[in-house]
Amino acid sequence: MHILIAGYGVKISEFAEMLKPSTGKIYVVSEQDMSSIAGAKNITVIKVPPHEFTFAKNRVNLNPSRDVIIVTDFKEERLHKTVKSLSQMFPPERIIVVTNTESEDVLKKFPDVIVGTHYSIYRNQFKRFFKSVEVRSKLTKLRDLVTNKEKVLIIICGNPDPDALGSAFGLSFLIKGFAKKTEIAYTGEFTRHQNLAMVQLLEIPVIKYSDSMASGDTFVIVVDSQPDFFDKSINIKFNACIDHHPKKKRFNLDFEDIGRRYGATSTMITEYFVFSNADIPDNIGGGLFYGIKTDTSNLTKNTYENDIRMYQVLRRVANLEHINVIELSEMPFDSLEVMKTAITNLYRKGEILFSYLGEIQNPHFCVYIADYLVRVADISCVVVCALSTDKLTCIFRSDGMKKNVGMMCNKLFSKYGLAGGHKTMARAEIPVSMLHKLSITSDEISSWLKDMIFPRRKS
Ligand SMILES: [Mn+2]
Repeated sequence: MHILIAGYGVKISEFAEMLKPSTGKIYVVSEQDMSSIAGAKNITVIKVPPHEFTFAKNRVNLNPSRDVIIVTDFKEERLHKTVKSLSQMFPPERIIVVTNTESEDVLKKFPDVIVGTHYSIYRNQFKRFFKSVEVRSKLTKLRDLVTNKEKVLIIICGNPDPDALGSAFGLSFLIKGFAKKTEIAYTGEFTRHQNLAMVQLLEIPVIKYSDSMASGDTFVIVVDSQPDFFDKSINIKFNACIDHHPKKKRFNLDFEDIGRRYGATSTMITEYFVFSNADIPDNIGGGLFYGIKTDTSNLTKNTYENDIRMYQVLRRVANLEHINVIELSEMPFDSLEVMKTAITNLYRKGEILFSYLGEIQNPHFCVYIADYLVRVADISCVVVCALSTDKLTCIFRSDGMKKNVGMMCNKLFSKYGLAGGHKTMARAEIPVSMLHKLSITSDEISSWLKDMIFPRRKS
């Protein structure tokens, strides 16, 4: 691409210098003294008033479908004259005008040219600088705080999800060498099998939380949650919090980074890496990538510019085959046995599918099976139930078109136990003690459920 720069002002030689290495030939059209760039390789200076320039007379050959013209001037009237003359010889959509004032006049007169101001160019650049300064100083502050601490505990509230795991893993790497020891712990349970696969494949050192872990000189950082999200039974003194959820309470912490306009905490941690020029190892990058991917549903929900930018960075870093394996690890192997029962016990009426699995150890298997069955054509609603030691679990799924399963679940089961959810997903948990109270034996559960889910029409 060749570039012709025309006009007046100090910016002309700066533009020529700046664009020189990245492009083809550069023509500079100006009456000014251009001795500072004259003779430079690839730069041709043409000393004429810009509005008098013509391609033929000045023996310049630009390709109207490939090359570009930049016009810059600090005097409005003269600028207009130059743009007018050039846009009669060259496609205006390939002309960039850079002025020193917000010049709406140029745009009004020449709607097809691209107009930028020095101000806006600097502003965008400074925005990036400011962000970089802000993120770097946060990381420095956090590193200072953990320096020489006996232990840093990065804690995940409740059931670990990919964003929490990814950001905890990333953060542990960033403070490595500052704190003497770092641990990552979670207070809930692993429910989704993909999250277990993530931990195994990326080798994330995460352990179940116990009270003794946060004692003494331990510096506690909560990621992807806030101190008030924790169960009252967990009594921890928090020192720091990094999270992307809206902040509802004031905390008195040593360090707080509660970001707005972030779809994932993993995005915030990735920015710590990027703006401090730290290399991202591929397994750390994989964790952060999968964290953003799941929290934003592949950048389709609750997604901001920040997430998209960091996603692009991570896509180049992460091992995408690992991510693929994690995403495919939806069900544990022993769920297949339960699947067999589910298929055998399937009952269909209209667009509703129901299956009772009998007594199983892990009620979460209902979720795998319901998620699978809802993908069957001509089915709009799925209910999968199973009995475990202390409760009867019912999982509802719908395609979101006809049935609101949250309402359905609530209507059917709220009088017996916990029941609720939303349009496409819902869950009920009925304590075994309630079944005793209703005098329902384990043999009768299936027909009791069926009668409720498919009520017979009264004649
Ligand atoms: Mn999150």
